[in-house]
Amino acid sequence: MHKLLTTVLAALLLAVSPGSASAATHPVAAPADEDGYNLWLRYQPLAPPAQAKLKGQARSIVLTAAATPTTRAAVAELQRGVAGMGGGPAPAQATAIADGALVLGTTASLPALDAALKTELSRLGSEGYLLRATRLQGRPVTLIAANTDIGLLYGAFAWLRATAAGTAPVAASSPKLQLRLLNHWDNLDRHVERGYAGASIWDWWALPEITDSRYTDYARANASLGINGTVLNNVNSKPEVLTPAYIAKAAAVADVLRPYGIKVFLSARFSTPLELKETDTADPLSPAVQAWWKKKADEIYRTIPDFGGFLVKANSEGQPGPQDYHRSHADGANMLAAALAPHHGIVMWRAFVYAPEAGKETDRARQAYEEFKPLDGKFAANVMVQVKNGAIDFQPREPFHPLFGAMPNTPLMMEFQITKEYLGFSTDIAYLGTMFEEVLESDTMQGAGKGPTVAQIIEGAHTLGGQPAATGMAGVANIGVDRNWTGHHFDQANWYAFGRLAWNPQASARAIAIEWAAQTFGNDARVTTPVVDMLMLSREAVVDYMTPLGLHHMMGTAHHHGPAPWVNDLERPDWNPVYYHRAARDGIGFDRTASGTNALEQYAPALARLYADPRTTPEKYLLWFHHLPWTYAMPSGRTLWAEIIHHYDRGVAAARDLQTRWDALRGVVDARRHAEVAQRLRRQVQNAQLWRNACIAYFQSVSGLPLPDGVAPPPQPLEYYKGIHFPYAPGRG
Ligand code: BDP
Repeated sequence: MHKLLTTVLAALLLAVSPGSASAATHPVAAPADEDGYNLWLRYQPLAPPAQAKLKGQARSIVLTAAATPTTRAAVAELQRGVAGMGGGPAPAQATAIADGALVLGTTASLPALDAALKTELSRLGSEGYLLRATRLQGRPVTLIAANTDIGLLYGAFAWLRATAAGTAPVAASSPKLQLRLLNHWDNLDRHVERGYAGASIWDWWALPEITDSRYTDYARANASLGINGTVLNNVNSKPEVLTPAYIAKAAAVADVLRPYGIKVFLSARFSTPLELKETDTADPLSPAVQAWWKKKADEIYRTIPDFGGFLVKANSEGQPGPQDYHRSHADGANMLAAALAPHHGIVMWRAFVYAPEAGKETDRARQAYEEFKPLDGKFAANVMVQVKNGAIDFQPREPFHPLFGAMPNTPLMMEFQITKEYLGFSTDIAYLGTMFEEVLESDTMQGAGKGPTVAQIIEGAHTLGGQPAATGMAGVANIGVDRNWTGHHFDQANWYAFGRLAWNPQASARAIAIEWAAQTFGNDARVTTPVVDMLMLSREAVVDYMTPLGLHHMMGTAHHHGPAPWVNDLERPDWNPVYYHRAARDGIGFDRTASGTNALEQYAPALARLYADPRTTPEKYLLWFHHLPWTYAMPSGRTLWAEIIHHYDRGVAAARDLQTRWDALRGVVDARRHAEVAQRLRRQVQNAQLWRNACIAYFQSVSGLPLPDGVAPPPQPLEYYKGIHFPYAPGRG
């Protein structure tokens, strides 16, 4: 009690003493502190004119469709949003349509809908919606219409988003991809592989009896973006997840997520029946194994009737798979697919594989293509091949994966990594919207003329004659139990951008950033403009200070934090950074042209021709495809050596720039979030400097060249940087 009193008094004194530190850093007008838990669904009071408009549009809420868990969630969300943003009570739910009502209805429940709207609706499929200011029964209303309950929920979120962001509501929208999934790399003990936001939100121990209210908020956040599935457990999976106890736990999560249109999937370990000692092999052609999986699928669907299916990492990084029995990926995937098919489940079979034999000297960038391209057309109808965005491994920048466009008879799903394993964990700001966009808008040059782009490939327009059984995008989640979900407030933008791009892979990263910033920090240009500018420059900054000009895979061993370009002693050649940058006295870069590994031949001929010549290779991919002398003349007029250094310096300058821009927002953004981001930006600058100094020191030791005039030498000798270790870095695999 005494302690509390002293604290209160101290706070009062600080608040009234003019010129005190507190008064200087927390001006009276600063918005109230926020902890980030509400994500982009904050529903804070709008400015008075916007509030007046909102109230006029939502005097009451009328649900003409049947009350179901999903439509009830839509109404509840609208009430919550209108109350919050309107700064008043929630609008009541009414049965009669009155002036200014917000009406939710399906074609069936809105018999009076005019013919034009009906036709428009009929084109929106089972998840689309339309938003319209119109008249119903002669009354002016705001209409949210869809063909299904989930369409109504998506429409409600879209209307709330437009209201919060101050943008015109989209007239109509439907998703371009069918499966929009998060992949949690969460272990059953709640450790999140490559997770930087605390433990897993799935409390497997407490489930199924105990479900956290966070699961509902997780569902709301995902549904607001249109995410419609989630793989609950790590791709490095354990057999136990398919035992009855864990199926029951997954079912409890599925029950919470179902009203929000989110299906549960599980990562399946290929050797599960063998490891559970229920078969004596895991050979996919063994009748006993096939029967086991069929029985297992039946058992799962009895408990989770809308179970989505399995995600499988097989014969990759030590995971078991069909090749252990000299069977192909298609044999393995099709066996699981047969078990799921009667229940309409699917198999997402990952293409992230590289030669199992340690020491096999071949370009890792070639391997997925080599293994999968020959299998094109051999997968069952309910199999999708899930391909990482690039051919190595979620690096800060990679050219698009050559499999996109190379398997026209197989539905390919995109796999992005939202968690920033290689882009500064959750301490550095790196907006991935621009990275995802760069990949999606890449021209595969498969067509005679331009296109198709990667986005068009995954949308299925060029697959199976334009009739793929399924289309999809997966993102490795960056979510944990941290109060703000993602560790860094700005990392929420990456979850957000992933969801929006999964709905529409051709959407603009900048437009998404604007939407996110307005919802997350308030629709005030004093905040949104600088925040959007920060987002838009951030990923390029990270590329510059980590792996510029097409360099890649230079991070510390195992935990993948910080620079370690010197590492050359790991068991497999392709685990070593030196394998990838190939820096030597004569130059730097990986020759993937015909004179090298010719990984380039895996791309369409037009693109391969373009990239065969360093002069016509985009500078951002230069050292990905070419090994060039340090003295190579860059278009800027600098030598390659000077250009590399220029990028490192530019990256550090950009990290400082992020800091300056954020500092200017003190007092405009609430103090708590401002301080939390400011602390991380200080770390980001240090991280940028570390990368810059360590890489320059190392490359100089190899090139033997002097630093260009005016370049600051790394403050420490190379040995110092080599001696830095991060034994307890989070998120280990
Ligand atoms: C790598 C991660 C590892 C994952 C692997 C994968 O370091 O933890 O298991 O990807 O995607 O980037 O399977």
